[in-house]
Amino acid sequence: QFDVACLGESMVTFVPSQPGSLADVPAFHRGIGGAESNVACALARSGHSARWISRVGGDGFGDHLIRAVAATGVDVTAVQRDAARPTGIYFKEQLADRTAVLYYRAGSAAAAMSPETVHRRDAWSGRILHLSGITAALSPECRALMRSLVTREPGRPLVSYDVNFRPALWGTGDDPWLLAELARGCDIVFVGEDEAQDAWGLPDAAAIRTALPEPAVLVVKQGSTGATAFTGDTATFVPALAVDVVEPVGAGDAFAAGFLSATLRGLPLADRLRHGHVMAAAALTVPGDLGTPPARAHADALVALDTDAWG
Ligand code: KDG
Repeated sequence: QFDVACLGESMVTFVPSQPGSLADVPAFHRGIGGAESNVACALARSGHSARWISRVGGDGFGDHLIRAVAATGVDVTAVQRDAARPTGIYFKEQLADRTAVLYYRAGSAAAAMSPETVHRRDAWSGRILHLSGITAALSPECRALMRSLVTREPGRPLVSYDVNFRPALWGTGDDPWLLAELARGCDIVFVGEDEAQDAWGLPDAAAIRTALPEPAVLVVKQGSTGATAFTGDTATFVPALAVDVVEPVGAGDAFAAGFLSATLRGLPLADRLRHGHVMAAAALTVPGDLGTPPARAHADALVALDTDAWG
């Protein structure tokens, strides 16, 4: 049994060689991205057994993704190939005030994941199954898959779910409350205060908990301020570490990985949040999606520091 099985689409990522409009960027650095494989890679690099479940094209990008994820120590034996569809790709664009993301993933191999193509034994092969709301936005088949995975059936592992509202993937007829509906069937839920505002019009952490009382653990990420974990009626807040942000994409995934790692180790809630912040800091300070997480002993030492940084 794996510690964590992470299911979702990954893409080859193109990081621009210079800031500014894509119209002027002469070259790109190839990387890999994908919220769920980012979580798997961060977990594997911090000493956990992690599996990535997905579907990629028969193309060279699919080869590259599988190799690059496997190189971090993640099990890729449950990744399927689809010769009839391409592997998704995406470009980052470093604008003056934010990083924009442009997807080329419609009709990708991963969009063909469904309750029929993804084997239940693979999805349930970890102590934790980690999912994200991105999958629900990829295709009707993927949406059906998400619904089939969050039902409460006996033998199901703990289900972790990052809401990951990506407005670019939601059509005008789609209702983002589906993301909340899915969250209600999960055990550990991560959501950003900003995305809860964008997707559901909920103003703050307390309102999010009121709307989502079901998950045993609900973690509301509050950007550079910190994060609040709700268990029952108890709220635990831990401030974020102050770092010089290079590029934020992937930081939420790193946070989830740190939190899940500490959960697997049975650490107290405040320490789970601190491990989330430590891992997020590693991702925030590099231009790609994946930072290099500190070694476990080092992360433990940072978490144990008696410092004002931890509030
Ligand atoms: O969380 C980071 C992800 O957003 C990025 O890796 C790309 O998976 C991705 C997506 O769908 O946005």
